[in-house]
Amino acid sequence: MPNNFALGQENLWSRRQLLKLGLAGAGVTGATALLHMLNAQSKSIVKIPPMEAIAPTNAPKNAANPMQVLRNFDYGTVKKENGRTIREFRLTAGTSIIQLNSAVSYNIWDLNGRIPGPTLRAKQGDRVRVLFYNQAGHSHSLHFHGVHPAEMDGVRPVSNGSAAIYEFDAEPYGVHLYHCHIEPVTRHIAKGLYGMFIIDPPKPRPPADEIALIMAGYDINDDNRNEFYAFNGQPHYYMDNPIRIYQNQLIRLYVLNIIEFDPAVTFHLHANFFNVYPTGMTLTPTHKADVITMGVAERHILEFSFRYPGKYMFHPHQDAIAENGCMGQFEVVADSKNAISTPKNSLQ
Ligand SMILES: [Cu+2]
Repeated sequence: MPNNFALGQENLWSRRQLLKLGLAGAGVTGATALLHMLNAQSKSIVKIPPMEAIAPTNAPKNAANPMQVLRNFDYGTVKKENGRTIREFRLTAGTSIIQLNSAVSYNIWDLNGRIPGPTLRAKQGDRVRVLFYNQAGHSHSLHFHGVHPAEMDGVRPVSNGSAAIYEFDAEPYGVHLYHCHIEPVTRHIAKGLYGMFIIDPPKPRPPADEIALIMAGYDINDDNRNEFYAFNGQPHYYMDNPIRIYQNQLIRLYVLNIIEFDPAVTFHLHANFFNVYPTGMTLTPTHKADVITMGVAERHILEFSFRYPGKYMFHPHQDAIAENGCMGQFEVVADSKNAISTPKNSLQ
């Protein structure tokens, strides 16, 4: 289609069409839920422990809700056009206030009412169509990492109240990202306009408990330094609400570092080593590690399983960053079928 660029509200994208798009949103949600269900069925071998979600704040609706980021993948609305699979995603930029701790609230820009934005997921070779509607008060854009024509690069401003369509082929497979590319980009990213973009390989990876972790920072006083850090939007959330996983089950972490102002951070997992798939662009791991260094926008797939039940922290090994919010823990739940003796038991 020829009009794959920023569209003025006045000309190609009428208010009626936008209203229609908004109304169609309910259908999209239903289709997405169905796809989640189908996906869950195809991976029924994977077991997910029940988790109790504690709301990050008392607010009735909070844009930062790490529970909804953790295992939630947006597969879009699937269509067939001229024999090709089209995955259509709808992203609306808005504004929210999040509570960083009991005393500090902060204005952010959200995508579909959340920070980070939805984790979009396609298969290599799909045609991806992203309908972007900007209601966030300033000009924004969506720039996708991956391979696409220049006019799809998402660096042109989409003014408030306007919409844009980005369309390109999903390639190459890997774990990627998208973010706003309006200057100052540091600020537009740090205030929330980013998300993960996963492209699955033609032959799916083996079943695993798949988890998205996005490391981000908050510069609340505009001094180009971060005062708070978080996994999936909310400082310290996974320390207070450990991510429950099953013992001996393969865990596949999709990890993205989108912390602005700090040149690089590490990701460290306690009491274990993980297989590293750099940028998710290999099907076999390149090496094992328990600490990996990640520059800004760098991302990887990390795979592991835990041998012993218990709680294990994960965090950047820059401990000041961890102590200011970028810290969490896994709670490994014993799988009775595969239960093994712990070291404590073996000493008895
Ligand atoms: Cu922006």
